[in-house]
Amino acid sequence: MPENQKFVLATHNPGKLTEMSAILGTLGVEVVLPSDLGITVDVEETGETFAENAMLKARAICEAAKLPAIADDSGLCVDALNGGPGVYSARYGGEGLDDAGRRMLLLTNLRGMGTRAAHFSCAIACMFPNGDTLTAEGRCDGTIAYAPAGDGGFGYDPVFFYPNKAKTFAQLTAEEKNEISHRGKALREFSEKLATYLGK
Ligand code: ITT
Repeated sequence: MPENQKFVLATHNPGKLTEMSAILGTLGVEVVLPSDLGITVDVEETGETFAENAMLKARAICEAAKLPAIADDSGLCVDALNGGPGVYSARYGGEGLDDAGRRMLLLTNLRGMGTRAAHFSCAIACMFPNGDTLTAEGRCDGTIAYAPAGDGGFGYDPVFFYPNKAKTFAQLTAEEKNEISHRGKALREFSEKLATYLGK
């Protein structure tokens, strides 16, 4: 990775920020936060797909910072809810709920459902000041637990059960989660594309 190539992480979600910084750090991508640059941009997520919303965020922060910006749009897609809450994961149940409230709402809405299959999806978008873009996606399959377990991670992690490890995401260490998560997969694919792009 060339030196001095800094990327702004276009997210206000502290959980994502921690994971993205850790993963990108191990991949040799140097990042700064919008707050380090005195930037606060609230982007309306009007897209219908994770990829569209990720690009909206990357574009807005890239334009504000005049630096390449990396954004993540992600969410939990539950089969019994026809793929929901999906792109609405952060807003599931409306403004009044916090992460714990959204998890409980999900468990309530899944009561008596025949399937608890679900997956996390993550779209990464990167925009450069010259208008060039890079994108990547990752997915992780699992099920929705019957009750929250674990205190690691963030968001829906305590109710996302990963059968191969027989644990929820919140019961994994940060490294274990990053190795298998939707975000880890998307960021590793992104870093490969970035290396090719920068090597051009
Ligand atoms: P930014 O737009 O500022 O990045 P956000 O929280 O609004 O932050 P999203 O619109 O992409 O981000 O919403 C994603 C939601 O999906 C997030 O708030 C979590 O509730 C959930 N989510 C995504 N990845 C997750 C993960 O790894 N573990 C648990 N929940 C996750």
